[in-house]
Amino acid sequence: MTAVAKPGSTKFQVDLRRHLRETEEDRDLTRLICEIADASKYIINSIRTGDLGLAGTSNLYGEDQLALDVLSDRILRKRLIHSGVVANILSEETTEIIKVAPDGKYSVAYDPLDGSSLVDVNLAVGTIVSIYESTNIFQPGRNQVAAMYILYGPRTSLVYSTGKGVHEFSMNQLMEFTLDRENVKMKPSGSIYSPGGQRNLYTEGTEKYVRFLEEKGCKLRYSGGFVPDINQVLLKGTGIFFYPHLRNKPNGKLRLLFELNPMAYLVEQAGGKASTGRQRILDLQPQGIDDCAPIFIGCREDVEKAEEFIAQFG
Ligand code: AFP
Repeated sequence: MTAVAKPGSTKFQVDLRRHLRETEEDRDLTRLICEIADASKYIINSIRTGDLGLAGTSNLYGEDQLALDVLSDRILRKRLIHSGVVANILSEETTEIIKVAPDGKYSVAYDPLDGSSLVDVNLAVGTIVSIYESTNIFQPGRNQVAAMYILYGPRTSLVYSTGKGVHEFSMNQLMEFTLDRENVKMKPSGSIYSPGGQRNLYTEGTEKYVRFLEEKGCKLRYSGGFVPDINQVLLKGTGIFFYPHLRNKPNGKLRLLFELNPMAYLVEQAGGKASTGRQRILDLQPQGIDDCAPIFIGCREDVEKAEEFIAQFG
């Protein structure tokens, strides 16, 4: 059962650093997660006051980079290097692994500002981070030691797990993250669905699955931002997000290392499930930086139903 903050209750005046110390024995991991949390203060400022235009460069996927993408990437990278515990860094905004220190303890893959193209219409965006205790970042997502995201919405919230449950924090007026929800748990089945990609490019299996959800009375909730869309499914504990295999894109659009692995880790920690439609996301062996995969992620029974339709109809 998700424990929710009660206003004024002392238990929930717990800030991120204290929560980590009380639940996470590894001081280096606590330090790394707090550095990432600190970076968000500067990213928030760049979102609110920064240049919304193009940076004049493009990323590994050939997509135009926004000035905000480049600035957020620089902010986060600087804090990771400053943490003193990082070996390698991989950012969705750069084309190769950044080697920080050969004896560094952790390797970090991140999307510094996912959904950045939504900032100019004032929709919520987020930072997504995946952490391995290794110099090798090309491991299946099941080997992550932590994952987290920061959501820049009406509230700035932070969700993390180090393998001992999923916990949500909100940034207060002092820009500290204080505990809101501890041990977030998802229901077995939900009532919302968040369908990515062009519907006319859905395969028969996905199309039939959507019709099944609609007949079940599920409501469509989709913002186009991966972080807020996942956050809604995860924290309401109900429903499914999917960006499926499309007829012209068999591997879908979303990136395995920067988007799918960290979110799959968090959702599984909350009792949910994350699949390509055919296999567990966290079991995928990354082949390259730009790996993409289809994803069905959310309530366990909803994901299993999607897998049934994909198995039967493709
Ligand atoms: P950007 O980071 O380029 O804005 O893309 C956002 C995103 O990768 C992810 O946040 C969304 O879930 C997905 O794209 C939305 O894709 P569609 O616009 O094709 O639905």
